[in-house]
Amino acid sequence: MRSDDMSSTTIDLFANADVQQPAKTERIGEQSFVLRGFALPWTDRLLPALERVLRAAPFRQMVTPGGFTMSVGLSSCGTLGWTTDRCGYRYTRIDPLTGQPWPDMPAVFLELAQAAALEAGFSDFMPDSCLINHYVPGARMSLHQDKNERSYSAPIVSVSLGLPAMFLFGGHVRSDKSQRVPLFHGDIVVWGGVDRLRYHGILPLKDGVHPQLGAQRINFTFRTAD
Ligand code: MD6
Ligand code: FE
Repeated sequence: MRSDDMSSTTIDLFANADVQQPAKTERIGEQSFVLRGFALPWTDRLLPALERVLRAAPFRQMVTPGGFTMSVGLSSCGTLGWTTDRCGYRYTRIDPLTGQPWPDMPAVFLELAQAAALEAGFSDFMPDSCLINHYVPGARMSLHQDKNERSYSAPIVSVSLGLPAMFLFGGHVRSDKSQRVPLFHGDIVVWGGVDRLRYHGILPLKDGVHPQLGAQRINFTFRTAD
């Protein structure tokens, strides 16, 4: 409602119902935030850029050092890409599938990651890596810490697209009790500082069909790896 409407005797309760609401921030830890719907205004630019990245570096299922094939499909863009095989977890400059450098990080990815980091209180975020996770119903990510980066001073920015997922946000010890945080299309999780090494994971994805993305969830995690 505009301020010059205040004298109006009828109030239009639904005036803003179809308008993009400002992102709502939920605090889930001392330096951890969920920015609800923050990525929604960016999806028109994000999805075509994602398609270009995936044409150059398609999703593939990687093997953990323990010999398990991950249920989540992975790709990356940026200078460094996260990979795993029987030899261990690490960042590489070359995509092992194609033998080529990982695709450049699209400008819209970087802009969104920096805007989200700033919104959560982390200025000057300079990610050099964006890991792209692909979930189909049943796929899951077991509890882990993100600790393959050279420094933990930068936050991690995580963008959820497509089907909803239940995010587990634990403590600094694997056995610490986890909070359950539902993540929806367009939500962004940002965490860093004292929370940077907290355990986290994703419960098996439930069946469903997302209106824009179909029967899948895609997650970007932006990191400063080097
Ligand atoms: C996912 N996310 O949301 C998995 N890691 O599909 C992560 O593993 C993750 O969301 C570090 C920081 C944020 C994350
Ligand atoms: Fe992670």
